[in-house]
Amino acid sequence: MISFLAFWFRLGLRQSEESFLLFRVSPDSGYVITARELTPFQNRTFNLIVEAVDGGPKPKAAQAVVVVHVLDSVNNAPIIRMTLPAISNISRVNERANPGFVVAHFIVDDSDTGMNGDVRCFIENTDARKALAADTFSLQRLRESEFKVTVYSPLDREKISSYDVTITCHDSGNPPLSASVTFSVIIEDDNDNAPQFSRPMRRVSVAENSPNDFVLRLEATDKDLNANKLIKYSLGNVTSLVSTYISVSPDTGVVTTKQPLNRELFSQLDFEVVATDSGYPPLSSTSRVVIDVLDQNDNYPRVPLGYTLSVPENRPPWTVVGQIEAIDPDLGLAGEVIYQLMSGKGGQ
Ligand SMILES: [Ca+2]
Ligand SMILES: [Ca+2]
Ligand SMILES: [Ca+2]
Ligand SMILES: [Ca+2]
Repeated sequence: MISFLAFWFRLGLRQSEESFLLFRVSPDSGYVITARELTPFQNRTFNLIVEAVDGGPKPKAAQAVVVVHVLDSVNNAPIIRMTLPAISNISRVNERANPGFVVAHFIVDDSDTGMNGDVRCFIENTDARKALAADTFSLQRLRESEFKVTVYSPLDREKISSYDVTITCHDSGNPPLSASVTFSVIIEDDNDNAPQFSRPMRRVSVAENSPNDFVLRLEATDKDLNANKLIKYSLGNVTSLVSTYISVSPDTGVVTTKQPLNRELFSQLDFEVVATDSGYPPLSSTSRVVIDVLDQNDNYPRVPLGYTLSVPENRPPWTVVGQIEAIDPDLGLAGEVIYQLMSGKGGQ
């Protein structure tokens, strides 16, 4: 009598290993069934050898080749893998970087084929800040799945010191699926600004004979950062006269007199104060300073000693006997001399 299960089905022994992993055959029904998720194998074709084996003492088998084609029916979203910046999602670039400098690099994986795997990437510009980034950086495809982001337009840290760049990649499925990643670009400082004085020239008056004292303070500002904005002040265009009388504090820009001025020696000091930043290379600018020395009545009129005048005894009144010349180096009325005859001893 022939039993109901006179034969059963199995995968032939001579199969690829993948076929054994991915497929099963129901012994009773002969249904070919999947043993695993087939998404990673989409668009692959497997030739399965299915056998029907009888139950005799020396089983005999008949074979059929079953061709299984795994369709790409499920669309998967692309996956973005950043390689630069790698961990922190912060890229740093100096503001002097030229267009073309690479600030980011990434790889896009999309396991699909055809339109489902056809990936396009772009820099988002959906709001004002993103648009700023999209105008400043550009995205280029290096290979099928490899992209880089480079500097497109000149950077200026003094105007914009950081950007947030959002990359979006989408496939061409229906509907398309996408992935996004955002990273920051921090703009590092370059010493591209010289210190600036508020005014190119300062003019002040100082009274002569004043003790060593504050004259004025010059202050320059620098738009850069850290050492690039750290200013030291010094004298420029210095004559020996200026260096004898004037000093400037390197840290504060305060100009002081080193000793009292004497208007009778010079009425003006004209020099420059230089502000130099501590960048590499350093940048500097100058401000001209003119000090007018104000006069004080600090000189007595002087009459040369030892005047001896003689006049013959028989001259009438108002005869000119001689001229006395006095000297006073002060200015204005302080230098004008009034002559007065002091009482003396008669007969001498
Ligand atoms: Ca896809
Ligand atoms: Ca700068
Ligand atoms: Ca600077
Ligand atoms: Ca004087």
